[in-house]
Amino acid sequence: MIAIGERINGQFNDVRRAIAEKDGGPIQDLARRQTDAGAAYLDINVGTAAEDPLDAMRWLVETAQAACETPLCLDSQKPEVIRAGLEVCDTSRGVLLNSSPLSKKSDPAVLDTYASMAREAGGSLICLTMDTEGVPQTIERRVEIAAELVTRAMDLGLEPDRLFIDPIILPVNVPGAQGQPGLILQAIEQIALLSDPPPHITMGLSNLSQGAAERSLINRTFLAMAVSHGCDSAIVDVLDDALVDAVAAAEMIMNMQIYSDSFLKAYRGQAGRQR
Ligand code: THG
Repeated sequence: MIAIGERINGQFNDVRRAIAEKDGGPIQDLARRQTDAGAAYLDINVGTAAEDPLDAMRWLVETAQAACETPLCLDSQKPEVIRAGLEVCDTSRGVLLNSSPLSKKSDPAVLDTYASMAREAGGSLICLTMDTEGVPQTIERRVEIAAELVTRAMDLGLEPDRLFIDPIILPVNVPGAQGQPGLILQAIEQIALLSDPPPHITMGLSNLSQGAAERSLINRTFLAMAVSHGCDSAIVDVLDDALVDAVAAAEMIMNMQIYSDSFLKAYRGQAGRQR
């Protein structure tokens, strides 16, 4: 599992406060703890409250990368915020850009912009199964968009091993949406067949349980199911030990990791090196 640590995100109060006060301590603590917990990348998202999002992105990147060797995942829907992060990012350790839709009404060439930034940085790119119509209602359309993403990314110089497709998981507690996670599992299975080698498949897992009870249980249960359908990455709370243990067990059960009585320890020992 290519685990992307979700915690350095301005959505969280401690991070929002650290950004506003330019207090590096909490950010560097999160960078180190997520690294120790096995994050392959650290997601860096300024959130919506930052006064100057470009400046906040530059500061977060410099602060986080000074605390550890872990590559960063620059997370913004605004290409100019990503570009600001790249100005100061040590891309020699690898970098992941997060995320581009296939197309957008306000910016039809958005994918080209993200793909060329990823290519120039020698990094990888997360793409969302979204187009000018937003998030599609049907699984068929999501898989169609994923197919277009794989083709377009290859045209733009990003091979499938540098492409992460995100089928977009939404909160399970929204009335009428409870059928979605099961359909996402079907989409994952189909997306994994789109190319050989397949693109990576990732998700913002915590979206699933937003506003719900038993968040950790819901997240780890779905992640184990997603692994069994071909999901090989996720933006997750790597500080949730039960979640990391569930991934280790799921990968072992699926014969992706060898069984030994110390399989949990073995998984943690190699975590973070799976980029
Ligand atoms: N796909 C991709 N990138 C993403 C997402 C995605 N990046 C952002 C997000 N979604 C993934 N990261 C998070 C981080 C936090 C939460 C959910 C997803 C979260 N936050 C608490 C909440 O809303 O309840 C915040 C409050 C708190 O605990 O302080 O759940 O889907 N490619």
